[in-house]
Amino acid sequence: MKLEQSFMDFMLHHQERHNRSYKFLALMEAIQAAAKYIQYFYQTGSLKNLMGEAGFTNVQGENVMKMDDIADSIVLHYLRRSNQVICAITEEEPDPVVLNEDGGRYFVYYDPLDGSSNIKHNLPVGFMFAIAKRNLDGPEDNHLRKGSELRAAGIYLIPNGVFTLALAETGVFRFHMDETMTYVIPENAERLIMPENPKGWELSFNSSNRRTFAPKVLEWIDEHEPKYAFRYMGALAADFHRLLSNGGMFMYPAIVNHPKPAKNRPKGKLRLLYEANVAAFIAREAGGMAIDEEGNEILDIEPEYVHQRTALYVGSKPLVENIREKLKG
Ligand code: AHM
Ligand code: MG
Repeated sequence: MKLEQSFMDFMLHHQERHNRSYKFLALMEAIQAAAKYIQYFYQTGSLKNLMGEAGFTNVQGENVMKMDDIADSIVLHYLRRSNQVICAITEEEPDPVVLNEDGGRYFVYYDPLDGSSNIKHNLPVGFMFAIAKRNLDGPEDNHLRKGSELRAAGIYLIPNGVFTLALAETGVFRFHMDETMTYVIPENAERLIMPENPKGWELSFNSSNRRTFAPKVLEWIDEHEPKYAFRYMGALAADFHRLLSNGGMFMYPAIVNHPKPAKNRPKGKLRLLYEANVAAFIAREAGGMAIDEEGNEILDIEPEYVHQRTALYVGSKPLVENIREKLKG
């Protein structure tokens, strides 16, 4: 009989090795409990009529799905119970949700169910999160942290049962759900590094938007597209998941040439705090990088407001650097 190392065991050893507090473990346990509940609701949702629209829109004007709403309530419940979180910023709530202002140690940014258009097909979605820590000395006054200050970020791919976790200055690790719904790390699994060999690289973007991109982005695509396989699932969590193992680049460029100008998105579609930063942080810990439309590193962007959007180019460093030259040229 072969038994693998559980996620909690992995984390306990990590915290001990680095002489770190158990508060982070309490937070990770809460996040993982939430992920398992979301997994359960997602797997059984079609049988309970839970995969449709909720009948209202969020602060960003998007139709909320019942599952978005359920997943958000689950995450908030476990974050609150953990007593470790000062406040949470979620895609589904207009303002930061204050949880434990006095005793909390962390800020959590999350998208409870990324890839909403996949829900009604039971296709992969992701619970994406990022964690920053309060100032331990002096008063805490800033919940809008830039990505370079994050301590961890992760993606639970649902219902696939794979969890990717990036820890600051440590690396990226993947855990798989076993028969007992325990996340385990396969024996001898090493930290995940994006492959350097361009042979297996992939490109991922919404190709039907291409005529709306800036001319230089389109030029870059025309030149480079033939070299790589094209993959797009329509959920950053899922598209980025495979890109991390295969290498290449995911992009959601600014929409600047839409035939209906009102539909332009000069800042792209994805949200900085709980989508772009999560992918960028994981990419950095796996040897990759991420930039915006101006070529700035995503992790260096100072957030100005909660649901701020950004264009995103994330993936293997040489490819992202290559498009950066084009964007800056
Ligand atoms: P969501 O958080 O409401 O699901 O929206 C974000 C999603 C990303 O997962 C995905 O990369 C993108 O939107 C897909 O957008 P599009 O349908 O324009 O290709
Ligand atoms: Mg999302």
